[in-house]
Amino acid sequence: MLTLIHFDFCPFCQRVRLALGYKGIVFNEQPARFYGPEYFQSISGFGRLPVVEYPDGSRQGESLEIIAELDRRFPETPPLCRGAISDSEWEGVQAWRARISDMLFRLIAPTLPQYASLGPDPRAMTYYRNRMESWLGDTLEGLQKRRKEWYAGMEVDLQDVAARVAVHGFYTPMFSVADTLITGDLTGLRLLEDIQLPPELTTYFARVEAAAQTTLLPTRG
Ligand SMILES: N[C@@H](CCC(=O)N[C@@H](CS)C(=O)NCC(=O)O)C(=O)O
Repeated sequence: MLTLIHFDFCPFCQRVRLALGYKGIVFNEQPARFYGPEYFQSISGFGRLPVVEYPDGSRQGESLEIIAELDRRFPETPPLCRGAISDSEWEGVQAWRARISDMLFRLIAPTLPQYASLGPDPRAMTYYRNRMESWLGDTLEGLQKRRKEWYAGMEVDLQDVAARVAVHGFYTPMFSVADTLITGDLTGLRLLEDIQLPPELTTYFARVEAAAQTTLLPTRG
């Protein structure tokens, strides 16, 4: 059986969880902790997650490459790349994602400790804080305080996607790799305090999760 080595809070890992769920591929989960590069190497052979181990024992990293490979290895399952989205639509999604990238990570970094593998684990939080604060140039608390500013910087792009999924149901009329990327990457925004996402997006996230038979939000105790 295929094994997914992943973090519960990680947008890139969530993309792959959605892809596997939508394709109906049964898989083992190997949840990981955010303990740093040596630990990541020791559990997966890679410096970043997600990593998938295929039934033949080979391993692969990089979420979007994994999703393309799932199409190749499981041709009997519904496609996520070729056949589900055109090249120009996919380029459009990637350009959209590149536009929002800076604001997106500033917004979601303070929310991800709401996941069970991160916030309650002091060792994971120490690595996470250092990693995020050196990358994003502010403390998690500072980022959290300025969330309305970051959100304003990406609101138009969010509204564009909200309008599009309201028309098509998914990013295109059928579920595709675009929906795994958009939903995985934006899920942290669903955890923001005092920020109301466009209602079409909230409905869309529920539609994507239902199609993939999974939920991405943290489980609350
Ligand atoms: N481009 C990679 C990015 C994966 C990635 O950055 N994963 C993060 C977790 S969200 C990670 O493993 N980070 C390790 C680190 O920052 O040390 C993909 O799409 O899979």
